[in-house]
Amino acid sequence: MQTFHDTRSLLVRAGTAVLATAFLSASAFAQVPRTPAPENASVYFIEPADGAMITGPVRVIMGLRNIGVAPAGVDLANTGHHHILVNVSELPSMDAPLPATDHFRHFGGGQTEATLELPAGTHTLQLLVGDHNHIPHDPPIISERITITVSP
Ligand SMILES: [Cu+2]
Repeated sequence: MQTFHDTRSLLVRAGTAVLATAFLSASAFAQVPRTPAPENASVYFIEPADGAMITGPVRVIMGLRNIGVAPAGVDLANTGHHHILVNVSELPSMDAPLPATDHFRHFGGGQTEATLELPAGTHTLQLLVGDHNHIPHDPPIISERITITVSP
């Protein structure tokens, strides 16, 4: 009986901790000011080219001007990390952390190259830089949206 009781109270405590963390991070994000974009900062595709026809995995090389790369979680002035928006036609809120889904690929390790496995067909790609909290800068540093076609 003692063991059962201990387990249960541990579970309850664990649940409370998870809830507290969720509330803390929600309110933390709400109060986090957006990081100002460095002057003339921009992001662009080195590869692929707009309109490219690609066979196999899609190699993406991401370029930055007037801003550096830092891993997510590292709050360093004039830096950010890359996100590739895959088939996103409507941009999300720019004052909240970007979602992490198949449509929003994060490169929080500071990567500047990536390989995407995409099904055959036409896809759009767009680059968006996020700050250490995955929130776009103010104003957002975003590339043009390119369209590529993956051959079967
Ligand atoms: Cu991110």
